[in-house]
Amino acid sequence: MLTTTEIDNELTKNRELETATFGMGCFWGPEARFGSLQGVIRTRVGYTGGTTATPTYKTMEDHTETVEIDYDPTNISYEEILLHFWRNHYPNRDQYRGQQYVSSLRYHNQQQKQIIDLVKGEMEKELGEPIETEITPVSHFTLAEDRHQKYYLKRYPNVLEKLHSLYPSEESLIHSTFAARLNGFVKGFGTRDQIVTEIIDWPLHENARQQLIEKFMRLKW
Ligand code: MHO
Repeated sequence: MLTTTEIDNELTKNRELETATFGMGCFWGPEARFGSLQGVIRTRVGYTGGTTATPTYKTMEDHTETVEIDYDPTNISYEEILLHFWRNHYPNRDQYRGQQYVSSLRYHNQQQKQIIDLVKGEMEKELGEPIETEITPVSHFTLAEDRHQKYYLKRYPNVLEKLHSLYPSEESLIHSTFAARLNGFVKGFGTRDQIVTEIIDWPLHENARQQLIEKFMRLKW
């Protein structure tokens, strides 16, 4: 039987992943959007930036809804991620209902900060106005509740049941590249063909690859 280990561990083996952390309004949509991008290996949602120690959806206080992705910089650059980020939401404060939804970038190192400064300048020209995205070093990322993780995929309980043998725990679902792609697919990002083409390139054993493609093609949405 196909197992999570065969897929998701193979996909991360010998790869140096980097992390990007950002907020662009309600975190459900951007998790799906970024989950559909090749080079993005894992996605999760949570809360950052506030002053309270244990934010939850109901007690978010001054924290912001945040998406975090682990990506392979040899497949997708931080610059490309920033282009997807700024081109897919309006980053100025008057559009937001408070700190919960504010446009934010939490950088992990000085290299990311430098790329932010460069791309921000280009994007301001494209937008024709100054960008008010909150730009701060990442401090703590608090993982959001299970029901917010891969929210759109969770709208399909029948599919989740079919995936259960592959992803028996919430943690394994959060770590899964395949589940990130499915979450994007059901929200309208990417096509069946793109996902199959990508799986054909994944460094899986032939047997695991065939099983995964068959499983995917049998899913009813
Ligand atoms: N759909 C909700 C946002 C949920 S999101 C996790 C709303 O627009 O109020 O904040």
